Amino acid sequence: MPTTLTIDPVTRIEGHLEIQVTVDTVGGQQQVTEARCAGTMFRGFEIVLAGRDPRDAALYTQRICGVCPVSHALAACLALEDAFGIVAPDNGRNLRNLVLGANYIQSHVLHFYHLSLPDFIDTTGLLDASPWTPRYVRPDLIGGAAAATLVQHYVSAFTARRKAHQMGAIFAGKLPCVGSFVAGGCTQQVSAENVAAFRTLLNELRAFIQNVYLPDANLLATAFPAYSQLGQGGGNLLTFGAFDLNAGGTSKLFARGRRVNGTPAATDPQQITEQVARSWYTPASGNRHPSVGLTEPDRDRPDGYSWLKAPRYGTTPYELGPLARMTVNGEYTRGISAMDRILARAQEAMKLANAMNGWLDELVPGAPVVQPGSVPQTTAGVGLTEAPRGGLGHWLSIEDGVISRYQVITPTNWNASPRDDAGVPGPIEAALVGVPLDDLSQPSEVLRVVHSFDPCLACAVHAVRPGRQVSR
Ligand code: NFE
Repeated sequence: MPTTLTIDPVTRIEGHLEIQVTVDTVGGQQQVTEARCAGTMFRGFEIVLAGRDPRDAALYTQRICGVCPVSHALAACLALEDAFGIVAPDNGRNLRNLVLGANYIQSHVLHFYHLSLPDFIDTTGLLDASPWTPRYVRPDLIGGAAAATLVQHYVSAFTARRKAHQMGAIFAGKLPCVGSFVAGGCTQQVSAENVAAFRTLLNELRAFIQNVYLPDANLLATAFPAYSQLGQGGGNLLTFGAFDLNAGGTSKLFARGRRVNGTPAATDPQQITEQVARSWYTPASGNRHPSVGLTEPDRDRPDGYSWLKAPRYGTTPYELGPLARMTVNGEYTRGISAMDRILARAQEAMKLANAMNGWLDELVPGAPVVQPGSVPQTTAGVGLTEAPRGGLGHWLSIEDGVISRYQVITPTNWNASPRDDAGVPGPIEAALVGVPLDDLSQPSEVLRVVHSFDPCLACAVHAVRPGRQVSR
């Protein structure tokens, strides 16, 4: 007899996510046969932005999420630069890359140590107070001295994250939300002193990634070989590309691209649509390219089960994130699975931290940091970049000098999307099917797979109905 198991809310993620799995016995093994992934809050930033001065877009959209505000600021600036016909000078471009890189390191360390690792270690006797209890204690957990060492690293990872924020704030003015990103560049001036201060922190973080994070990620992969097979999902990967290496971004640290069942494919952002057959939006909000996107909530939509729309490339769901970036760029070839997401994220942190050291060398004290621009009366623009969790797009239209339309698609919109118009599940939903469940009262297997995507529902959805479980 199939059983339905609901995890609501899923903890150790950002934002509010409900996972519902149907569990049945297949070939003598109890496993997930179907999954539903529901964003239980409404975001609505598109509605907030309408009618506002376009130059404020970076300030507003950063408030979508405290974990990846830098990416939202950058996507907004890129959209405005596209609309205004300006390009950041080299200093401005490198400063933005360095702040974004600092945010990636902070976010990747957060994901590994504070969100994902507790799924794999037995903290009994080590962390016995809230928020580490109550907890699942499964027979396959890492215990003993190895667990004690990992808990020490869990604690030192807080220091690493503080240093990453501190480092980014040198050029950002402050963090989590950036004060210095504007259309046309970055308002922070370059000096020998601030470059040296950034480099000192970066070197400490490079050592942490090299000596602590990477070995711990490899340890996890060795201890849990099954997770290199579990959570594979649909097999399609997409990245918009990020970290521009020249003016205008024709060269990037991570190039734009796709993998369709392992085969490289060209990428045309015009192929993106958002579908809403199972989302709480009006039918008119569906099947639109985001440049003409519409966000009309409809909580009573029959068959709806999520506040997330279902973004699709063509008609196909795609996984976004560090694994997609690293695989599409030929930097990661081990495979697609829950563990591969964890390993690719750690390897990406190392690659990026090393690249950042080179970008510091390119900064020129006194050289321009911003190209000024002005707001046209009527225009449109798109900003495509990568947040730590994957490709991020901002599309905007300007009429009478103010924002007439704004559409944001975050990586978690893709990864945690519900079924689309054709009934095809989103990437997390697909990755859960076939996952074995030994103990229904402690569904660690489901959490390990969901956490491997590092979902951020704060990025995807945003408001509650007080007193109501909106997801049912
Ligand atoms: Ni709220 Fe975000 C990232 C974006 S995820 S963390 O990374 O955009 O959807």
